[in-house]
Amino acid sequence: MRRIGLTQFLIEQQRAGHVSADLRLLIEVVARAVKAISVAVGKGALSGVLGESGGENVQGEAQKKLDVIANEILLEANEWGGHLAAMASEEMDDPHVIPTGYPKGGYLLLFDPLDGSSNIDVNISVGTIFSVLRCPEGIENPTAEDFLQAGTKQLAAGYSVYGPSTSLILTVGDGVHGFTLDREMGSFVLTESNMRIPADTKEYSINSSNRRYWEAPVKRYIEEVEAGKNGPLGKDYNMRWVGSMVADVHRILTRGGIFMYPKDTKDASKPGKLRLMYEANPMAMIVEQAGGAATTGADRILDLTPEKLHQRVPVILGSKNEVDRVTGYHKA
Ligand code: P6P
Repeated sequence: MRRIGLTQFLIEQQRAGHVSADLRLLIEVVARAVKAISVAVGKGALSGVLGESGGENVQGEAQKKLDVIANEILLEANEWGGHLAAMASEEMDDPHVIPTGYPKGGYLLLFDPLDGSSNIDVNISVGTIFSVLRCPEGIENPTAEDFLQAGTKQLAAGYSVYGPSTSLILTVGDGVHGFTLDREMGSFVLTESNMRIPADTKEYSINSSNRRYWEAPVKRYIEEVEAGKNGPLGKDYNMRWVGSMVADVHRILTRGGIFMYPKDTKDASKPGKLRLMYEANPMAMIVEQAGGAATTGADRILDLTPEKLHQRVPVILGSKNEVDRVTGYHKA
């Protein structure tokens, strides 16, 4: 059967009324930027861009050279097209407003340009995560406050994985669809339609070195999981932790699982590690569109009212029955 490309997929989504012409252009432009980032990441040590840039991001984390390069690629690819009013990134303190001289559009684009970049220097998969919101009516020069919209307001969300192959996973609110980069053609090909997360799983994903900092419901769940078939859950589990959210989420989207970066007491100023606006919200939209669930332990992630552009939240997402169990323990 002939596979279709991203362009044909998006035109069909536009015909079905799921995307506007400008949103279609936005996604095509992001996909082109993802291809350029894939090339940069793929060069590895040959390109002299491994290692740290010497700078720090707004989170106070050391920036990798490729963090900065990926961010620049996304900014340059998107600022001239006339589809965006502004962009926000994990790597920038403040939003990037579209420069004068370029037309502005009705969308806001948020991204983590290179998620998992601590894995770059050891050749482990990393990726880009993005989220699309509508710019509030009548706002010419959006500020950070204009980005502070609940995850349910997202019009599209996606991520890429720069792994053995380059995957692009996308939802525009009509299911989750996976594309694979055909490097010879230089284009994304639809390889998984309507991806669904199995409701049950035997695979969990958490950084267990934080065990002493977890709250009781998480400690209870992990102890039960580790007890295996002789414990209350009556089955043995397997554990995976890549250290790149995109890689762990992609595995879960493909074969089920539960991913947890829960609230911990390690740093009182950080209720969780992952960022709401450009990590948790896009991933939560994708997971829910694929039949999974995504909560903080207490609340549905997509319902949260953002307070700060770079705020962090606890994240528990994946196979619905497993996430419901953990959320239930938080309410017990
Ligand atoms: P830890 C990468 O830095 C990241 O933001 C996610 O991609 C990943 O899941 C998590 O942090 C890994 O955190 O504490 O295990 O290094």
